[in-house]
Amino acid sequence: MNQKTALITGVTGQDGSYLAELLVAKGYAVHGIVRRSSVPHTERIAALLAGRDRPARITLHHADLSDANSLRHVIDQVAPDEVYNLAAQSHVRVSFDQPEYTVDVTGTGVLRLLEAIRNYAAHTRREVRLYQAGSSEMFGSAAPPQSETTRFQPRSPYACAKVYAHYQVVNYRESYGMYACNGILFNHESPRRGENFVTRKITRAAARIKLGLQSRLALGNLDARRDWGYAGDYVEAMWRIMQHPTPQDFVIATGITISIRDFLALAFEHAGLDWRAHVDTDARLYRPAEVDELQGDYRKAAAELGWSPRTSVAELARMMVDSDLRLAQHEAATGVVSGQGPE
Ligand code: NAP
Ligand code: G4F
Repeated sequence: MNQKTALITGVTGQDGSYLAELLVAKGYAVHGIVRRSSVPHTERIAALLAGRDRPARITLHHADLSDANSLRHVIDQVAPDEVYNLAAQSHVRVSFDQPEYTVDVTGTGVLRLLEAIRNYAAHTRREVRLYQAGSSEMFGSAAPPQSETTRFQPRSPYACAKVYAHYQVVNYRESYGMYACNGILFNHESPRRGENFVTRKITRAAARIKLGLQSRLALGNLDARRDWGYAGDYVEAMWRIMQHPTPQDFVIATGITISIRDFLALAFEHAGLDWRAHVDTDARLYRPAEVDELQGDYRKAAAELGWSPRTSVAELARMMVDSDLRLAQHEAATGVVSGQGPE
């Protein structure tokens, strides 16, 4: 049987790490793009890299979405059957502080990748499939529930960049017949979620407060509502989208929406705490414009891909708190605190 080759941009991120594990388990040759940094960001994929007694199960390449030459070079070298573009400046609040950078990486970066794939496919006469990591943030102020036919009303530089990328993917599909598709994913979390996203900030704090390592948690808007799923379930949907006979766009969600306040209650209760005794609201953590309510209608994915979410938000909160309790125990024992940075 012919082994398929996949290239993942953003392989060091939350989704990239779960997707790499999934594709390795499915027998793919998996390659990932990493950008240069002063220390490697490979903690999430450490189990897939070479260890004392085992060879690496994925291959890493230096490239950057802001550098078209590096993308062309990696695609020529890897000769992928499937490219999963998960790389992005993915933090909405940060996109207000760094709008130009965010648009360059999260928006124009997708155009660079599309061009690199188009050129490669033209001179090799091979089909290369592209998955683009679209976002429910693109719906912005559109009333819930949101589906593939809901009009985008973006509310941040990040969301505007994702809308641009979405339409370039549609444009390349229609103009050049490329197999290119958008997954419009609603928020998805896990123990590997970055520590400055709200769910992880909450579960980290609940665990650290429980162990006496911190006493207060500062948050912004507690009224926003999100449709939270588990990243492990969502990478399965990405793969299914790419196996569909025709390239299409799909909403991936749970259909259940709860507020930040509700998530706080789930997480703190699981840690045996009352969140009201520990949380402060801080005006600096509010955004210039907020997305009030996201709730996805994933019926198309259920019908066409046979996909549905397997993990409830309550299970997700428990999984994250349990993992963060183990991390906090390690911190208590060693005195080393991980993941500190601006909010
Ligand atoms: P994440 O944890 O923030 O990971 C982002 C990845 O992109 C990291 O590997 C990061 O590398 C890489 N990256 C950033 N800038 C880059 C650049 N200039 N060139 C190459 N790589 C770069 O994000 P995630 O939660 O896994 O999300 C994956 C994708 O799905 C993103 O595109 C995000 O916008 C989108 N999305 C996420 C969600 C969600 O709820 N998680 C929902 C909808 C859409 P470093 O490790 O070096 O920082
Ligand atoms: O966890 P968040 O930062 O995620 P947000 O903005 O929904 O974006 C995430 O999901 C998108 C999909 O819809 C992805 F495309 C994107 O890449 C990212 O993964 O914030 C969630 C909500 C917001 O309403 C925010 O205002 O939580 C509110 N919030 C309240 N206090 C906070 C905080 N968010 C953060 N990050 N930090 C706070 O202290």
